[in-house]
Amino acid sequence: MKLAQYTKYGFHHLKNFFSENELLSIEPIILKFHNSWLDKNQETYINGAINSHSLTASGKLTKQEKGILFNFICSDKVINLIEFDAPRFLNTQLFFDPKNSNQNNYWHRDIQYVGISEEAQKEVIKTQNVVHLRIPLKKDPGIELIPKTHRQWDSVAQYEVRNSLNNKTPSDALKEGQLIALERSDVLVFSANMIHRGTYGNNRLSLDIIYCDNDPKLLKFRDKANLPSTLDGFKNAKIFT
Ligand SMILES: O=C(O)CCC(=O)C(=O)O
Repeated sequence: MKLAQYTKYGFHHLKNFFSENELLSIEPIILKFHNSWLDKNQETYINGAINSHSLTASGKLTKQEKGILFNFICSDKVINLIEFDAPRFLNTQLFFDPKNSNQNNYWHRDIQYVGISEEAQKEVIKTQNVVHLRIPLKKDPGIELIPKTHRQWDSVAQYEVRNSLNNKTPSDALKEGQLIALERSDVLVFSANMIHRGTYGNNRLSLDIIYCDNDPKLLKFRDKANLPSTLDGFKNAKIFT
């Protein structure tokens, strides 16, 4: 299935995509992970964290629970959402509200944090694919994103806001921003490379599954602990190779 929305705009929002049964199959596992993460990471949480990661590497989840997550991650239904060829599974993240309800969100591109020069970032975004599949377990105020910036570099205003220049801050409004509010059962596919920010509220809890091109420059960021110990029995098992 080639959907073409991500390819053109950098994101694709599908309403009523997951059935309640599909969500109920993963939700208890995610809640178990989240509660144990909160127990162990109070200081990080108090200091402003808005997400955890690496659910499939967690020592708190059983092999069977991880198997359920892996089956979800490599299912035809989920993989068919990805518009580029030969996707690989990179990681999972779980997004929640900051403890301090006055904490500001921030426009960014994930690629700004990977340690390559801005000149290289400008080139890389023209072709590279790293996508989040956001799966809200409850109403999520949404991701605000700037369409087409998965392939286009910033305007002057966008650049100044994202980089806190000329008295701008990364939480300032950007007029091109499009807020995609999400309901439980929705899915949002969006490029990690595009300019985006989360919005906080409603005690959100959203699972992001991240997939990328089959490219060693990206896969070097993959922690093998997040992969299944055997590929036997998984559909689309290539995504784990
Ligand atoms: O939901 C959020 O708070 C931020 C999401 C985000 O920036 C991301 O998934 O890369």
